[in-house]
Amino acid sequence: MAERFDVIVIGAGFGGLHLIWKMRSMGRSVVALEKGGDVGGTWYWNRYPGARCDVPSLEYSVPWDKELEQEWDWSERYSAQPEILSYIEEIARRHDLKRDIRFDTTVTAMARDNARKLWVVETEGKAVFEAPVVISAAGCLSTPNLPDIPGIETFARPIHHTGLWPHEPVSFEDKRVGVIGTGSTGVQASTAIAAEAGHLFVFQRTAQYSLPALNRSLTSEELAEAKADYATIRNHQRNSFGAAIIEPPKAMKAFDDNKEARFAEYERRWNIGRQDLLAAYADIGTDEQVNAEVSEFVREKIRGIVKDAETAERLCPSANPLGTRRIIMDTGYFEIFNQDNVSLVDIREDPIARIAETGVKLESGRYVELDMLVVATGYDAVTGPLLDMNITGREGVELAEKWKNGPETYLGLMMHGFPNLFTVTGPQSPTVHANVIMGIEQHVDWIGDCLAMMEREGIEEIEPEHQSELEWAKVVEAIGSANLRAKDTNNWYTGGNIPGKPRSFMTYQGGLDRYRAICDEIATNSYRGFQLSPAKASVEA
Ligand code: NA7
Repeated sequence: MAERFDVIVIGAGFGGLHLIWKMRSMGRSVVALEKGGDVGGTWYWNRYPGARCDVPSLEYSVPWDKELEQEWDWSERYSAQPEILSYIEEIARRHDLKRDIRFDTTVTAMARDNARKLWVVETEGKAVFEAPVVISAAGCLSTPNLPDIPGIETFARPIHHTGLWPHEPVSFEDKRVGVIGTGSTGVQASTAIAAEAGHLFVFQRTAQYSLPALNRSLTSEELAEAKADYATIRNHQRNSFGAAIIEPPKAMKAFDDNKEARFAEYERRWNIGRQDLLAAYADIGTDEQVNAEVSEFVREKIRGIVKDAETAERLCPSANPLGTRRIIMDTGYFEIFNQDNVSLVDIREDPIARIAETGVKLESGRYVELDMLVVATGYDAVTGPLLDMNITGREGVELAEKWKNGPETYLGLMMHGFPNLFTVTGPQSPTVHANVIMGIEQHVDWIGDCLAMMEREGIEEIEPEHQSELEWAKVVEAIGSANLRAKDTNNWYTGGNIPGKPRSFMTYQGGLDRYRAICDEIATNSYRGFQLSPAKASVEA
């Protein structure tokens, strides 16, 4: 016997919690289905040592609970995972959100029942849920990518993917630990593990750009200043490209500035401890020559930190321009390579041949014996969590089939053939290019307004025209192609990190501010590009 609700939400991270609160405030009955054992989403799963947000805490907080804004005291400029998880717990506690969440509940299939105009959601070995509306807040980075390295299943000692980290403490003391992967996660984990391990081996396939986060404790003055005027912070976030407080670029092309002034600007921004360097001049993201100069500036910084010249050179990124991949914010990463207990293993030069019971064998024949392996190989990002749910739309259309060449959506919010299925921070929306909590807010508000309109007008179903998806794809493509990111497709922004995944622009790169204006304009103009059923005119007649 299925349980029936007005709205089913998928996920109980920042997005799911905001949605429960919103749907309740609209008088809707709601249930959230969560794979994990508790609230937190990304911050529930990613408990690896060193896990930390790369957005400043004063900005990475919910804008919809004004009391919590005043009461919560962030301890650090960039909070660590345990503090963020406590914060999420506190949100759930204050609003009694857990009563509407089913934990340990993995969605295995979801299908539209055309006759009853309902989504029927099946869960692993458990209950079936039904609702006219489903809103997915399953996250963008929640399907771990387990690498297909020969022999990995034979490793007979502890092995942990960072996105599936154990809840019990993991000790590295006196152990030979290997970390595979040097994205944000591998960099954070390696930095923390290096402080404890007997010996750490960092297996690096591609050297990455990383900027210093300059993390530190927040002072009581800084907290008081933010709390005194949170409205200004939120206003700035809502009206900016990435919902981030960052210095605007100098108002000129980089090469119109003289060399001394340019390098002074790079240096000043390097020392801010945010992502400001990437925005020193607007053409860093579009002009190869300008980008090459800033990329070299970062490489020089690495050479200045790492004492062994050969190791430094191996750590210097050259495979892609600066900023085409998610920039890493580190807390002393390059410095660990000056420690005697840390070795860099360059698996671009000497690839992994196979993993054996007690270590990693390289193609040269070198064998690195390990007591523990940490797999920091990222995620099947953005589309993975949606495809994992085996979604079948109207008339038996499968999402996997519809997306076989890459995601097709309208505004990254809905798909043709999938009525009343909304995606929060979904593919072809700004997703990870903006502070995700603020991106969630924009989507939750838009979806809330849409559902209110439907109730008001007697509309039962909404879905985009296929033509609207084709036109939105052109917008996403045009903006994506104008950026140097288009030259670097071997990463999770385009699906290039997963063997066999179709490559496409999975994100809208035009900024949250511009995106918000587009979504609002379409809603104001009678939800242009959407089919409403029954048609609005006939309802009014
Ligand atoms: P990323 O950024 O996708 O990084 C994954 C890392 O794992 C990267 O260094 C990869 O090297 C490496 N990798 C992946 N597969 C393999 C195999 N098979 N062998 C060796 N090395 C491999 O994931 P993260 O978890 O670090 O970060 C994801 C986002 O989470 C991050 O951007 C923030 O937004 C938060 P490659 O570069 O592909 O050569």
